[in-house]
Formats: sequence, C-alpha cells, structure tokens
Amino acid sequence: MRNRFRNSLAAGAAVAAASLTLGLAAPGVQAAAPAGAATAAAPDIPVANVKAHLAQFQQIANANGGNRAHGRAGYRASLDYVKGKLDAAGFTTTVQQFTASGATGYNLIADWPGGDTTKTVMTGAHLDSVSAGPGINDDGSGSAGVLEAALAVSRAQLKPDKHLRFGWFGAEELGLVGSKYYVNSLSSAERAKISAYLNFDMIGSPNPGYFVYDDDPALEKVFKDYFATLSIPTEIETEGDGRSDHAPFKNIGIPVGGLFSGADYTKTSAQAQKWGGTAGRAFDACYHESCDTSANIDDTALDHNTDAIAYALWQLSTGTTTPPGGDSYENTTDVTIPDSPGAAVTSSITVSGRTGSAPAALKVAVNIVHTFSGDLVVDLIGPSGKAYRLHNSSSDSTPNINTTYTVNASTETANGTWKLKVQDKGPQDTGYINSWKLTF
Ligand code: DTR
Ligand code: CA
Ligand code: ZN
Ligand code: ZN
Repeated sequence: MRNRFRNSLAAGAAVAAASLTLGLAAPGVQAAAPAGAATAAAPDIPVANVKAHLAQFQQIANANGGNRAHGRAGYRASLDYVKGKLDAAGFTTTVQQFTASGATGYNLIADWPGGDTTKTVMTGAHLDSVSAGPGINDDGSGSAGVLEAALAVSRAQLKPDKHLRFGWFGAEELGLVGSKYYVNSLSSAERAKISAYLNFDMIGSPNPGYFVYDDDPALEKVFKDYFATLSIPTEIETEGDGRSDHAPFKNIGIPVGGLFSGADYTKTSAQAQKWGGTAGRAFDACYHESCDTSANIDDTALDHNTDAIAYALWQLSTGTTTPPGGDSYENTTDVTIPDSPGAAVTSSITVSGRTGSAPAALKVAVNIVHTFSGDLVVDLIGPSGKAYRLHNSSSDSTPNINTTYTVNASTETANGTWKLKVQDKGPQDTGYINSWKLTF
C-alpha cells in the first residue's frame, strides 16, 4: 500500500501502534503466570465417578455379609473390582498374596507404564474394612479417590517424568499388615527407587476436617498449596501418626504425605468455624461402625480431597517429557495472505505427547514474506482459543517478518492445536506465511 491514503492511515496506525505499545502490552507477553498456574494441568476429578466406586463397594459389602474385611469374600471382591478398572485402563497390575490371622490377604499394585522408575511416586489406600461394617469412609473413600485419580492419569495418557505406582493394601485394620508385607517384600534397590509415598485413609468424613500429613515438608506443601487455591485452611494430621499405611514407608526412610478428613475425634468450635460442619461431634461418628456406609460420606470433602490427589500426582511426577521430536514443532506450508480487505488466514501446529502447561516463555518463530510488514496483524492462538498479539499493523514499510517472539502461554495446555493468524490491513502489497515454529 503506497498511496496518499496509506500515509493518513499510516499516521493513524502510527498513533494506534504507539498507544498499543505504550498503553496495551500485547496480552501474553506480560509478567510471569500467576501462582498456581500449574494447577491448570491437573484435571478436576468428577466426584460422581468416585461415588460410583463407593456404590460398588457398598454393593459388594451388601452381598458379602455386610463388610469388606480381610479374609472375607467382600475384600477379594473389592480387589477384583478395582483391578478390573485398572486393567481396562492400561495399568500393569499385580496381586500380592500374604497370610494374616490364618486367612489369605491380598495387596493390589498397579503401575502406569513409562516414567523414570528410579523416581517412582507411589499413591495408596487400604482396601479392607473392619468386620463390623462396609468401611465406605474407612477406607473406601481413599481407595475410590486413588482409583479415580489413577483412571484420570489414563484418560490424560499422562507421560510423566517419574514413574507412577498405585497400591491398595489389605489387612490394614489388623495392623498395617498388607503395607508392611509390601514394603518388606521390596529389595533395598527397589526401596531406593520410591521417591515418595502418598497415603489416603479416610478422605470423605461426614463432618469433615482438612488435615495434611506433616511428615515431609515438601509433600505437605504440595497439598497445602492446593487447598490454598481453594482458600481452604488446613491443619496438620497428628492423630494418625503410625496408624495407617504410610507408616511402613516412613519407617524405611521414604518421604510420605497424605490427607485425612477425620475419624472419631471431636470437631472443635474453632474447626467448625473454618470448615463448617458440627462442633462437638466426631468428624466420623461411624468410624469402625456398621453405619460406615455410602451415606457416611461428605461429597464436598471427597471431591476436594480427590482433586488434591490428582493435583499432587501431576505436580510430583509431571515434568516436561520431551517427546521424540524434541521441543520444537514447525509448519512450513506456505499460506497466501489475501490483500486487504481480505479475511485473516491461519496456519496450524498440533502439539501432542507433552505433559502439563505450556511455558511462560514459549518461543514463536514467525517467517512471513510480504512487501510491506506494516500491513500485517499477527496473532498466536492457543489451544484454549485465546489470542496473543505478536505484531500490530503500522506504517513500517520494511518488507517481511522474520522474528522470534516470547509468549507467556502458561495458562494453556501444551498439548493441542496452536494457530498463527495473519491479516493484511493495508491495501496493495501482498505476501504469504512461509513458516512458523513453536519451541517449548
Ligand atoms: N483410618 C484409621 C487409621 C487412622 C488414620 N488416621 C487416624 C487418626 C485418628 C484415628 C485413626 C486414624 C483406620 O484405618 O483405622
Ligand atoms: Ca472434582
Ligand atoms: Zn480403620
Ligand atoms: Zn483406615
């Protein structure tokens, strides 16, 4: 565009460009992502899915003498249910057998293929109930929450840096028998490969508290950070020290963490102030009772705690796994840019095989051949559909755009379809997208 009209438009554009430069930093090239952005990578676990598992556990207890206790049919039926879900979701499952109190017990171990097995993050719960009842909160809630978080890993086809392992332990109510048997069965080399064990024993108590294990500061922080995003205050879990399946792992020096919503201890008025519920009553009045049924669950606590499990898994095991093609993705297909007042054109790059969010410093290399670069408006469109302005129209008569932009794309998932969108805003002068490249 080289005529008088251009000059006036150019003048206008120059002013517009100036105000754009001075007043409106193009979105996406601003300061670092807000804290907690990484939570965007972890999925929200549908609590309905978790409750469906609890309903299954209840049905199993109903059909087997009212419980899912060690040595009873209801326990093995519970294990077979969980194993069936995991096998169908692509996990490698192992059933470990042991004897306790004259009865055969079982642990279910499930490995998510991939990840560095020398840095295994293990997550677990106990699958057995007391013989007095179905054990839906203690510990069907933990078993179902861990199961659904594992299924979310499968749905996401997560490719974490670190290997993910899950465990459902038997005979916890007899004295941590299953988890002790599992840990004792590990060679010293296998023990050294477990970098963390996360335990979830009672996470849906009907009069819930939000307690975080304080055994390992780094793991404690992961959970406290998550609840901070919900503005839910937490307290450290002190009552259960040594009383659940994290104890055998802690005893051999493996960092442990976890969550707890309370048992037969009484909720104070201060705790009721911050968490709601009823002061002066137990967090779970049906602890180890026959009334620990599927009615003995607070859905909100179950939901938050299960989402926290997913958050911790993504945080602790998700690093950028460089896919086979490395970190760069390029489209070199020429795309003609119609002269003004033509429509915008786009060129797409589909990213897959990565994990988590895009970086706060995503590199976008743009190569456009055009006789008047000031005619062009160029945007990056993220998988969410959000536009990040890379180049504004102006009076700049320099030909071509051959620039690498840095974009804060940390609110985008890395995987997905990214687009370069270009529109010619100035009559005369034409060109085409030659190539563009994303580097993570
Ligand atoms: N869920 C209990 C063990 C347990 C874990 N934390 C606490 C705190 C207070 C009492 C008991 C517990 C069980 O399996 O019996
Ligand atoms: Ca949820
Ligand atoms: Zn118990
Ligand atoms: Zn328990």
